[in-house]
Amino acid sequence: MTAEQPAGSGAEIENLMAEGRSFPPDPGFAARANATKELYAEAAADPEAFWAKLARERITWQEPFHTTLEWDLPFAKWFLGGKLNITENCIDRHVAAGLGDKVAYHWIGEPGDTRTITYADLLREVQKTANALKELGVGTGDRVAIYMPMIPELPIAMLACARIGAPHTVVFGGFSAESLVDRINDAQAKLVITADGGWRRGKPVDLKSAVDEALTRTPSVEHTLVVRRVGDAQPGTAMTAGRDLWWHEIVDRQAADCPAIPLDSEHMLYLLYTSGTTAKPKGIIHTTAGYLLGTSLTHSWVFDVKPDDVYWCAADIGWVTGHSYIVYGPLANATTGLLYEGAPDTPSWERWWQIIEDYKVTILYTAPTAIRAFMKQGEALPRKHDLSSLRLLGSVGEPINPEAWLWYHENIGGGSAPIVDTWWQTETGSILITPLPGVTTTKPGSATFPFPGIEADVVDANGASVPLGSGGYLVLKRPWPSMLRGIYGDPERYRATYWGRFPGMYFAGDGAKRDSEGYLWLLGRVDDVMNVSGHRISTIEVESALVDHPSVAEAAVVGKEDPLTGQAIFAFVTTKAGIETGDALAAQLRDHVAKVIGGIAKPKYLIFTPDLPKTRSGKIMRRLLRDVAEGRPLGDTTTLADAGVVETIRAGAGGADDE
Ligand code: 7RM
Repeated sequence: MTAEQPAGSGAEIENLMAEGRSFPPDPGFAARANATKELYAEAAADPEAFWAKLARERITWQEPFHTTLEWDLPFAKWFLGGKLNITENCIDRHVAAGLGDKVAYHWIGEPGDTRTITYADLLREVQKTANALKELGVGTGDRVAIYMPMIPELPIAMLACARIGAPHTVVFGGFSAESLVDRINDAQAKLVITADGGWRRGKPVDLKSAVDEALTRTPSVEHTLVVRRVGDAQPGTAMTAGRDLWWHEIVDRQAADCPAIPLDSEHMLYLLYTSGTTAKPKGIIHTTAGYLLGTSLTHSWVFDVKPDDVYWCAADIGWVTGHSYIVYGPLANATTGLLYEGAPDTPSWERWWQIIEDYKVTILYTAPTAIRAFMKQGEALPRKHDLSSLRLLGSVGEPINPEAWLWYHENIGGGSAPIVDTWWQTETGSILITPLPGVTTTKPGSATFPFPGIEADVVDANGASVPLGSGGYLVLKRPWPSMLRGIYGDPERYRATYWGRFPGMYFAGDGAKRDSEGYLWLLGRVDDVMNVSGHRISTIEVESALVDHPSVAEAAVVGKEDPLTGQAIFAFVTTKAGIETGDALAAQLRDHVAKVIGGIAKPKYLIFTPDLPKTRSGKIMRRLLRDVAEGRPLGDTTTLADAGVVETIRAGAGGADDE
């Protein structure tokens, strides 16, 4: 996977494409689908007019926009002059239309406790929370960091921020205190909203003590607002007087009325940090109107959501999938959604199937990693449950292998529910490459075609479009409403990262092939970003975490193919002189990475090597380390400074320590 050679070997993709099976839309489904095939031609004829029309139809404006797009490559502004509040679009207008008693979220705690939040409840709680934010000195434009488990207060906190125009930055609860420090400091957040903990695999997971640790190094933070979730199950939550405030003490006594203030279309809605090819995560900027249009429109057309659907996106809200397809898209469409706090294997691997049966879930959106984990448990478990309510399935986060696609189709979708394999990124804000159910004939393993209005291409190293049947780099050739507006505080990095590789085109960092019928097959990252269980982790972030340990001299990290998680992290470590290596140190280093970044970044394999393969200019040759990790014959070694070193590493790799 060097820059010259997209991931996934040619042979592999030929096999995938030779799969040959295709699934035309069911005519009954097609007859009542939200999307139609005419949309493609309409959008292509005049993309700006297409987006403008939909923005007028779908968004409730406090002031209409006068200009659809201002495109000063690579900086886009959409729907200029318009004013709106995204929470009015997600809540107030539904309540005003008589949907106050409709359920917004069925929430299920891992221990089995439940809550039902209607749109009227959501309106009240969001307004109270917004008033609490104001009382704590948070105003329009101030940034708020959110570090919470999957409880109703998480979307409520996000929406409360949005109501007063305070951009939120949600940090996934699995990230460490140090990751939290970096994000809070980059965003200069004034407030941190958190909880005492959350439930995961039957145990309370402490969040507040990580916040306390972080707050020793985050001078911008004035207060924390803390939800009591685990309570007495985890005694001893420390509250610093004057700084830390219990949510129930502050929010509950607020007035239930806080007007949705009019904000510019381009007002910053949120920052979400994502891994790039350096150790420093990028704060991806999303703004209001374009993001709202992108998420609500794709949510309606891709998932074919109808008023009586029970929709479950099983991602964590801490990732972009949760922002777009648990919070903003579904709420804008007045959808009834499901929110589950815990792990899929607690109390057993039947938990999801039980939930689907109990709540009669009609739409399920999850990641290939989860599907493969369920496959491993066997089809007997889903078979014990009535899953007949499911009418559509989605996949996101990584390429879905045809075997997993077919298993999902047969065992979860009852052989009839269409599957939408949706490609998109934190940066794209909403789904860009996907089938439209009822319209597109799907092929297992292909994300099929660009969404109407999106112009995608596959290009060679010179930026020239490749012919059908060939592979190359996935690019986007025109701005789209929900695109990122930049990297927080670093416009130059934004330009260089996304628009610098191919002039005039957005480079997604993914390799892709297009088959003879023009179907797109995503091949994974072509840069130094790994994809572990659908989560992006940069090789360099993990390397920096390792080198941060006092015993480590140097480290190189690569992604190794993994049947369950897509990729697994493989670390090659050189220790400082006189350090004794062995299982104990390997375990220590793994834990160190978990402490620095979070559990998801813990290397699965870790080996000690006397040296790393380098070019004469001192660049680590990750390509060779990938060959070692995969147990492949070595590629070209002629540029190595010391040709012997890989053989030594390879001899040692037999003992790679797999947890
Ligand atoms: C939504 C999300 C983005 C990266 C992206 C790809 C990979 C996502 C698919 C996929 C193949 C898919 N945002 N990716 N969806 N690869 N098929 N359907 O995952 O910012 O966290 O990751 O994920 O490599 O660049 S993300």
